[in-house]
Amino acid sequence: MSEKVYDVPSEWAHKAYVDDAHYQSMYAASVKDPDAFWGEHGKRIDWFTPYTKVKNTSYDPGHVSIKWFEDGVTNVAYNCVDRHLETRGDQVAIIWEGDSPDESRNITYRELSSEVNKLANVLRNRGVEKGDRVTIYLPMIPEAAFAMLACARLGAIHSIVFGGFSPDSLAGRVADCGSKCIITADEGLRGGRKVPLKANVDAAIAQIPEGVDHVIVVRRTGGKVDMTPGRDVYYDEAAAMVTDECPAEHVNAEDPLFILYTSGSTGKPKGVLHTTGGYLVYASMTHQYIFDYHPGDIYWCTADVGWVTGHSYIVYGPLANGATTLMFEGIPNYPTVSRFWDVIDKHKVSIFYTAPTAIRSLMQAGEEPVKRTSRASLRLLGSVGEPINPEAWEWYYRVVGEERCPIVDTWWQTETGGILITPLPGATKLKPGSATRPFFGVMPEVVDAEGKVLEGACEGNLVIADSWPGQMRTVYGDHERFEQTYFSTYPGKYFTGDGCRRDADGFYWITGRVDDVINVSGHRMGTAEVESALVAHPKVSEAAVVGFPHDIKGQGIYAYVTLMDGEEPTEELRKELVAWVRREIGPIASPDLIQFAPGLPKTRSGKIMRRILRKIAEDQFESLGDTSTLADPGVVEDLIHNRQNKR
Ligand code: 6R9
Repeated sequence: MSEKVYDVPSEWAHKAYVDDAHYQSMYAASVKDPDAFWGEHGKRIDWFTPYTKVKNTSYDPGHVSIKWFEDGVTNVAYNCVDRHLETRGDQVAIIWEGDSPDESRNITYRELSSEVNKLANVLRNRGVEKGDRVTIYLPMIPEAAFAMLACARLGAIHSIVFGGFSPDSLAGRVADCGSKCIITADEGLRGGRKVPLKANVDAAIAQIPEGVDHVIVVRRTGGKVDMTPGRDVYYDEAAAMVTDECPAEHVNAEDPLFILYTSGSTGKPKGVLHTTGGYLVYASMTHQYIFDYHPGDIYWCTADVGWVTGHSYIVYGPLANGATTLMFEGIPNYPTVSRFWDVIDKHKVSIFYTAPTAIRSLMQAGEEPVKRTSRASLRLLGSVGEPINPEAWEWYYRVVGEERCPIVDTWWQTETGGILITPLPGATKLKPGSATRPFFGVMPEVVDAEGKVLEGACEGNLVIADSWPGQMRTVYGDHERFEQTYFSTYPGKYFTGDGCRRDADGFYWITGRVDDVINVSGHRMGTAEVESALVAHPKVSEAAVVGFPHDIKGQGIYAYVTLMDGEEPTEELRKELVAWVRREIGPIASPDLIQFAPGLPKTRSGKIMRRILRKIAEDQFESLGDTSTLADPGVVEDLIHNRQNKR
């Protein structure tokens, strides 16, 4: 593990919202008296009826119940749009950058208001009311944000399904929440390739016995699609029939805002339910403090709105704060591997938030494609989605940020609604690979397998001892599963499913999902640690490590390694890598098997699917489980074909 430390630059300590002393005192206050702390910060959004109660939460087994600001009345769209009109109606709310570098569009808050109101009226005319579920299956076009806010305006509950999901997955998600209305596009466009969204919707609906009542189709490519009369309508045609005034529904703080399906380690995807007041307070506050967002910043989060990061940190957090948020339709390597950096220069992006997988893949292309761009506008970088290996962190810091931009490594989950563990750029020294310290109001604990709370420097499982406003409230339609999944392993605590180490400074290092922790000769080891070591080798671009049954050690280490472009997968290199890891971590970490893999199986959000790698490493080719979320199924066949020491 790298223990390099970067101190907070003094200009950051002065200019950011909080310096270290301020963090310490605010944090102490937030955990000592959550009612007082959140009672104050809850005022950062506008309420039609102010709350008189703040926190009312219980993690008691069998009675888990989470309520924040429960008697307050507000509206998320009002907070993200209407309340900005007077002061910043002509400010750009959304910069849209298309798949092709020739296409972009600026949308002011006033224009956003008009678009959201129109779409809300289109929905309302189709009978959508408070509490109804609406499925959104759109590419990264501004209409995705309009649709989210239009639902919020009506008090309807949106469920976004990532545009890369298959008709099967879409059907399951539509049926589970009983959506009667789907908003989609004719086709999506990514990396120059078309995605048949409307055709997928048709195929999905064909699998749902009760069907759906309405499909609203945004024209993106103009490609020809089948339209079912009476059910399907083009958005532009429907919008031409309505006004751009639609009253914002009065919504209780605990009324649902959205459902977002997420895969667990078992069973079908869970509908994670988030509600209104606490979620928005938490998303907006974390966005402001963690990204040190100030008026005038151009903020870009590269996630897709189909994932929670897109919900909280492309749309709701930034817009609640009146920010300018960039929405990108494309991919990092189209038309060239300089695309991210070109977009940063084109729109003068000052805050940039992306995922380690993107960083590693761009790192593979070398420094030149970065260095040929300016990036002078950048002042802060962020990372999210998986542990960032120190090697990628250093590259991001040195090459992309030119050692001038702090990196906020933000740990959180779909379930948490917003970031829980992260540096604050004016307050927290940085250690590459560590998500550092808890945000205000967050009470992390490290527990051992029996649930004993560990003190000081330690390693174990990460739990959160008490609620924060952005926490999920339930699994849609299955509260028992909610309790079972998150509150039964360590009764009375929220179990994150992640393993974690806390160092002597009280900094947290997320080691990965605990089902990814392997036990080699009685030594527990984070697969992330071995991966990090492998990736630190100059010839290695990406690595994934899993356990496999080993006669003597219990579990052995199986490493899948993707090499840098142009490197040859030789026996010699295999030995070199084993020796390298032994040297980096110690003999117990030496990989038993290394398989060179041209690609790793990933979800469409870029997460490596270790479950599949584990099965391949265990020779269980027949029981790979659900592979429907794979971005590229071909990768798996190749891995099986080239499985090391195939029996
Ligand atoms: C926001 C998001 C959640 C899981 C989480 C953890 C991993 C996310 C991380 C991180 C280490 C970080 N994770 N951020 N691990 N450092 N900064 O990604 O939500 O898709 O639900 O995934 O991702 O394992 O438990 P989600």
